[in-house]
Amino acid sequence: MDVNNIAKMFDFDGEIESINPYGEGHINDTFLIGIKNCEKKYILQRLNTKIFTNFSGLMNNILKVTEYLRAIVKSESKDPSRECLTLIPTKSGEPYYVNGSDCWRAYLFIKDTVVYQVIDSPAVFENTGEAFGKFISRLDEFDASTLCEVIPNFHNTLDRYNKFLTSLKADKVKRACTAECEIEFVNKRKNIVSAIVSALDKGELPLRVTHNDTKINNVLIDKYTGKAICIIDLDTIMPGSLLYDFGDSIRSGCNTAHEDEKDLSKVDFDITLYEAYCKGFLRGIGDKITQKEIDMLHLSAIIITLECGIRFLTDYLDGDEYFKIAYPEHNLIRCRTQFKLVERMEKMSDEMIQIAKKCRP
Ligand code: ADP
Ligand code: GN1
Ligand code: MG
Repeated sequence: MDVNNIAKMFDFDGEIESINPYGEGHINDTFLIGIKNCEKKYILQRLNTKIFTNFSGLMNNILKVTEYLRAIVKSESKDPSRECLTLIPTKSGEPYYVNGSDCWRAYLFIKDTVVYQVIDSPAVFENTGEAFGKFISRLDEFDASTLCEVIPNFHNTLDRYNKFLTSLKADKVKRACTAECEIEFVNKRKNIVSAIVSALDKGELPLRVTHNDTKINNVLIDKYTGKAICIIDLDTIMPGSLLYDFGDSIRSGCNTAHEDEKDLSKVDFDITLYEAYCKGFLRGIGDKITQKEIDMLHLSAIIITLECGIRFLTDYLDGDEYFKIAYPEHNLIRCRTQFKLVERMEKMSDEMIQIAKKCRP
């Protein structure tokens, strides 16, 4: 069934006028649905069911979490249709539509918002940090045992490293010889890949309900006020560490260039943005954060950036099976930007430690 017929399955308010590909996500296929004579728009998404094999578990997580957050937003007398994702059911009342091996879902489009691929304003990034901190704090009482683990070991950096070694050994598309520096870069850092996982295992870090994909284009910013109003892309909500969420926002937001910038001289770690995010995040999470988590904030940024680079490199070695690509070296280019950021953060880690201490409200 094509996207036009799929769209007709959903209970949209009015007649569909247009359907266009939308956004810059690496995983799902997203479409913007326009409605005749109406300002309302919708987002229609085909989930990547090769990656999200348990899509019913995933959708159940999203239903539970959005319902929970909606009640909190309402209790604060705020508008849940702007500050929460609203799933649009199918005409037969189901939360998603299954067509063969495909799973489709729809959301209300939250208008007058922008997403950033590169952040240029510390104020906007501070707001983003506050929103992500608040997100974790709001979910503090949520019963994590009711959520399924959508992708096991998603942020287990040690497991990501071991998978990289397996792909390197297999070298199935014979690309290892084109990535020798990057391979060496990873191997030199194998001593840090278990830091978060082992602290979690030892009980030194709390297991929380976390977002797990907090890159900057997964938060909608109000185009008039610059406030981060709604956190989206809830596919990977599951039990995890706050450090995964903090680290991934820093990885994506403190990069002075795009994730796939080819000219590495444009890629740098913006420490002013780091400070802004720290301030916002620590304000948003309030007293829910532990001292051990604060002590590891800088390291989480390094580890999650390294992890993301390892994932891009592994996918490059595997022949691009996971992330969407636009050209054959795309994953290698993405890996290089991540490793440049890791190097820059390593050089600035003392400053990063001081900033986290200073920003604690
Ligand atoms: P992916 O998993 O592929 O990254 P996302 O759920 O992040 O998919 O959606 C892709 C893009 O679509 C987002 O970066 C954002 O620009 C836009 N988007 C998604 N949901 C909404 C929404 N409810 N309102 C407005 N824009 C949205
Ligand atoms: C993917 O879905 P998207 O584009 O927001 C990926 C993240 C990576 C990110 C790198 C489910 O995020 O884990 O950090 O690309 N999402 C999944 O840009 O793997
Ligand atoms: Mg996304």
